[in-house]
Amino acid sequence: MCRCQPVQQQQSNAQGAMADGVSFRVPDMSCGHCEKAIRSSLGDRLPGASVDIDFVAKRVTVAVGDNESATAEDAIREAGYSPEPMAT
Ligand SMILES: [Cu+2]
Repeated sequence: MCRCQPVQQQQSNAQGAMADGVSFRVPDMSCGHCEKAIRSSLGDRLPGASVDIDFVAKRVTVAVGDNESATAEDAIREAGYSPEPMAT
């Protein structure tokens, strides 16, 4: 897990526009570096799946079906973070 401070605050622009897929709340994700680590891990496990991350909102959405939810969760955990599945 990464202890760096958020370098740039960005407003969440995902209101009402959440992609289809599985979503996780990742409370220990705090900046762009965390986002990159999670993206990379998801890319290894689920190549080609589109990933939407909002580290300000602590939310990760992966455009896969429910059957791959556990794979996505494992990938985030492997990157060193603590995903909590969110109801969609
Ligand atoms: Cu970080």
